[in-house]
Amino acid sequence: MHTTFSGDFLLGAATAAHQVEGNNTKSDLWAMEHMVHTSFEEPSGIACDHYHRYPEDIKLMKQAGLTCYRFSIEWARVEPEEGVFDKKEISHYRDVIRCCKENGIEPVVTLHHFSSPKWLITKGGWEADTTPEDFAAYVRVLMKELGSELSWICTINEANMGLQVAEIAERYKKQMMAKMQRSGQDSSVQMGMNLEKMMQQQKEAAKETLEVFGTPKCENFTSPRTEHGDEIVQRAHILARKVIRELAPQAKVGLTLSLHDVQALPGGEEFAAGIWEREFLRYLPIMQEDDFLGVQNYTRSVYDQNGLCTVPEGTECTQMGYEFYPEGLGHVLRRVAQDFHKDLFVTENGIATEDDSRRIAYLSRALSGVQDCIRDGLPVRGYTYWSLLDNFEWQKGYSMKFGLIAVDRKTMERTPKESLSYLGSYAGGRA
Ligand code: GCO
Repeated sequence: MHTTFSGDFLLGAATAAHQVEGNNTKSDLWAMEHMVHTSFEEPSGIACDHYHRYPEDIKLMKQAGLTCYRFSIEWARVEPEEGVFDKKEISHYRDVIRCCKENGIEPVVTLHHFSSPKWLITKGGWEADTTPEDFAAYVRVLMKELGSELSWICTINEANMGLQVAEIAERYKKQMMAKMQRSGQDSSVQMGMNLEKMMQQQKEAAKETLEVFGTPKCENFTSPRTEHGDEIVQRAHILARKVIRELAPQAKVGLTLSLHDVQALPGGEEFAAGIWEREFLRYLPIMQEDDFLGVQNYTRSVYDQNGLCTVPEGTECTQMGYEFYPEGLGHVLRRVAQDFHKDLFVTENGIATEDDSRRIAYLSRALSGVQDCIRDGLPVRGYTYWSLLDNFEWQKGYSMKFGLIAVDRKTMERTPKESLSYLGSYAGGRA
């Protein structure tokens, strides 16, 4: 049997508004999901109807023994038109916060989790110099209304995601080129034929984007980010933190980062160091005045002299194609603690799998790593598993099963998995 965490350690699960609530119709992602040139497998639709069923979901967490719930407030609901704030939606989130507290569950609130109001994209989205102030204005309204109820606030989920996407896009382009050259095709002719088709599709997509968003490029939060765009994201965090300090001084503030357990094989050290700089080190300056860092880890990434290594044949992988590697979490906590000397909070860690026994095995090893870190003096204050519910995994739709609770896509009926009570058994003070 495993040891439990101390009573003041926050143990729970995480969701994001767009992935679970349903009918986020004023958001950029809703518009993107319904375009002819969409990259989404399916639209989010009603999602898990968490917007209406959150009382039932929070009760299931309580019954399992969880003590915190990380969820996001949807900007597109709160400010559907620029400068127009919907009091009904703010009141909805006040009800969710209160429901958590009535069930002895600490709310950990994220103010931006990938989705944005559609109007923000029309203004240039996460490459526009106006976005940090627009974000701060939204945060100001939220803090005036809800700030006094909160103790833990994540400003922006995975502030480094845009640069990671840009990295992946670059790597994919190189792989495509190398593949064409390796196959001996005359890439210029082959590229010419494909390029024409690709260019045609890109032109049509840009035309549709112009019609839908009023701008030819949809710079949503998970688009490939430029260096300038990354500065905009960082500035948005700084302005939001300033507002929170002013209006909710009791709350602990931080951002969350998507952090791989970056490992180097001989010859891969330079690649690995570059990745770590872009994923983590570059954000240290803006985090100095934060209270905590939200660490989000799922697996490891290994680099050799040629760059990112593919996962060896026969290695156990998750539905997402990640290596099954729960030890990555403990490694990342130790690594960030070398440079970031404030509280740490595991705001996402989990596995997409149909086999709940593998989720339990993953949890066992990941939580053991967290307990070892705490035993060695690292200030880890909480852990929220991704995710509470099987939900909308962005462009992959509903095919990925991250949840501790299954959701019937037709009836919305919840079925807790064994892993939910297994996670709850780690809560402080339980045998
Ligand atoms: C992310 C997001 C979550 C994902 C989760 C599983 O890290 O991409 O925070 O919204 O659904 O990580 O991929």
